[in-house]
Amino acid sequence: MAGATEKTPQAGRMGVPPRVADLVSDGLEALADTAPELLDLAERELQGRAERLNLVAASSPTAPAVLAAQALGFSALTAEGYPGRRYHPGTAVVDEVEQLAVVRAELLFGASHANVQPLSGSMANLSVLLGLLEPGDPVLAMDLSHGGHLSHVSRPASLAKHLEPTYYQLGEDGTLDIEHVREKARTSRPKVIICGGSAYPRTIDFAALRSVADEVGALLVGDISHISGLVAAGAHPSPFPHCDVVTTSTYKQLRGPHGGLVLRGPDSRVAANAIDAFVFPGFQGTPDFGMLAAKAVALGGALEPGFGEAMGRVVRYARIFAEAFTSRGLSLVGGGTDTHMVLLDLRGQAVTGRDVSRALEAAGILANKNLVPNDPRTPQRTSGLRIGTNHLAFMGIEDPDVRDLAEGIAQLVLDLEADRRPESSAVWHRLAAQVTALVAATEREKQPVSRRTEGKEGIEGIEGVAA
Ligand code: DSN
Repeated sequence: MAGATEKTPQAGRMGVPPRVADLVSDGLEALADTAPELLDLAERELQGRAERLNLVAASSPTAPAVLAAQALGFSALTAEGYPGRRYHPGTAVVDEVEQLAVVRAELLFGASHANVQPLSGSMANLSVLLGLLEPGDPVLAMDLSHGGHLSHVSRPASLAKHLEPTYYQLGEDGTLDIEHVREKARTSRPKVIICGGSAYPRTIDFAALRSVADEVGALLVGDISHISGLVAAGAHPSPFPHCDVVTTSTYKQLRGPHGGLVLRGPDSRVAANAIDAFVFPGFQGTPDFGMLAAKAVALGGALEPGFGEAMGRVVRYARIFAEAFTSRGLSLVGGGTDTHMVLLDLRGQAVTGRDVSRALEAAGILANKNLVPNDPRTPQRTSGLRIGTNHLAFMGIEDPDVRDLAEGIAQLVLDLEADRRPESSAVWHRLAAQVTALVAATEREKQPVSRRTEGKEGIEGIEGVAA
C-alpha cells in the first residue's frame, strides 16, 4: 500500500486517525476511477442545494459530521443481534458504536430504553405495530389525508391488509378532536392507538390521547418523527409518560441519517426486551452500523445547547410564516402552528398546492404540495402547501429575513390566485432575488468551514458533538 504511506502525514490532520483518513480518500479516488458519473451527480446535487432554500417540513440539514460518520466503514460489517448478544463474530467495536447511540437516545428523550436499529422511521413503526398486534387486530390511527402517515396502517400501505384499521379525522377547525377520537375508539375497540403524523402543525395532546387509550384498554404508540427535535429540546410536550412506545425517524428534525428509533419510557406497559424482539428478529436482520454511527453523531449534536436554541428558532420562524399568511386572509390547517410546520389550506381557491409548489421551486424554494383535511383535489394537485422551518433555523439568518421571505411567499400565493403567471409577477421575481441573496450569504458564512483543513471545528465535527 504505497499510497497509504504517502498519505499518512496529511491524514493525521484534524485529529483524524491515518487509517480512517486513508479509507475516505482512497474511496474517493476509487470512485473517481470507477464511477466518475456519480461524483458529477454529487457535485451537481451539492451545487443545487447551495442555490436553493429548503422548506420541506420532513427534513433537516444533515450535519456534516453525520455524513462523514456514515463513510467510516462500519456499514461493511454483518452482525445480527444486540451488543453482547450477537449471532456473528467480530463485533466488539460496533457493539460500542451501537451502545453510544443507545445511551445518547435515552439521554436525549428521557427514555428508559432505546432501540436504534430500525432502518427507517417507517420500519420502526412496522416493527412495533406488527410486534404488538396479531393478524386482524383492530388499530386506530390518524387518517392519512388528515395528516397521518403511510406507515400508520393507512389504506395504501400493505399493513392495512393484515390489521383492522379505523381512522380518526381532525375536527372542523383542523385540530385534533379528542371526543371524536374517543368515539372512534369506543366503537372500534382498538388494541393500539397510534398518534403523531406528517402534516399536523399543532401540539399533540399525548395526555388526552392516553386517557382515550386507557378507557378502551389500548396501548398508545406515538410517532414523533416530525417533532422529535422539538420534543428533545422541550419545545413540544414529551410523549412520555403517556405513550407506551415512541418511534421517530432520525433525519426529519434531528439532522441525522435516514433511519429510525424505538423508545420506551420508564412507565411503559411494553417491556424493553419485547421492543428489541419486535425489531430483531421480528422485522429486520442485520442493522447498518454506519447508520448507527451517524445516529450517535446526530443524537450527540441534539444534546448540545445550540440545538435547543435552533429549535426555538424553528418554532418562532413557523409563527412568522403563519402570521404572514393569516394576515393576508389565507387559511391554515389548524388555524396556525405550534411546531416547525404551517399547512396552507387552499380549498375554495383557484390556485392549487401544486401550482404554488412549482412556482416556488422555479424561484429556488422547495416546499411540497400536500393534501389538507377533506381535500376535494387529488394527491397530485392538492389544496395544501406544507412549509417547514427546520433548515432556516440552521442557516444563521435573522427574523426580518424570515419575515420578508414569508410575506413574499404569501403575496405570491395571492398573485397566483389572481391568475398571474410566476414570470409576470413582480413578487415572484423579488422572491427569486431574495433566495439568491439569502443562500449567497449563507454560503459565504460556510466557506471558512468547508475549506478549513485544520482547527477546532474540524475536530468537533468529526467527533460529532457540535454538529
Ligand atoms: N413522511 C413523509 C413526509 O412527511 O413528507 C416523508 O417521509
